[in-house]
Amino acid sequence: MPSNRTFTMIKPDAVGAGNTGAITKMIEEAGFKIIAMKLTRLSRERAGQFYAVHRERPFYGELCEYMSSGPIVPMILEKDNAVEDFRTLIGATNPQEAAEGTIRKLFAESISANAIHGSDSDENARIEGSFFFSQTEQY
Ligand code: IDP
Ligand code: MG
Repeated sequence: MPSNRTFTMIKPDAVGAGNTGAITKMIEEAGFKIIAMKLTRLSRERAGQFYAVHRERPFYGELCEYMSSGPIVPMILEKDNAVEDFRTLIGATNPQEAAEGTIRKLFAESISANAIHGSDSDENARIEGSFFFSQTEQY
């Protein structure tokens, strides 16, 4: 059964460009309820931990530098079929390939600075949510 929660974070390019409000509005209008949310910043080391699954990829160093370059807005979201529906809302990793009307199509600068993260499975949504928020089951 699909879980009804996912994890997202608005990335430094989108926060820096002043798009936090516009993106959050799109998320809520798409039917997601915000369960937890904060403005914070990752150190280079914490960014490396968050993206450890990608440590062998050629873009890992660039990704960690970028993700620690400015404030981010992590959130836990609730909706039926949350993980899959949220991936649809954000669009493809590369904004040039993202569908019209998706968050990445509208706000991403590049394949690296692509505005927003969305968990790719129920298990990762739980792990990633716990990376930023404690005792999430109480929310
Ligand atoms: P996703 O965010 O759409 O799930 P992943 O493949 O999990 O995409 O990659 C994680 C993040 O790493 C992407 O969101 C993007 O910021 C960055 N990234 C992915 N592929 C590339 C690339 O080819 N060059 C630079 N950065 C990349
Ligand atoms: Mg991913």
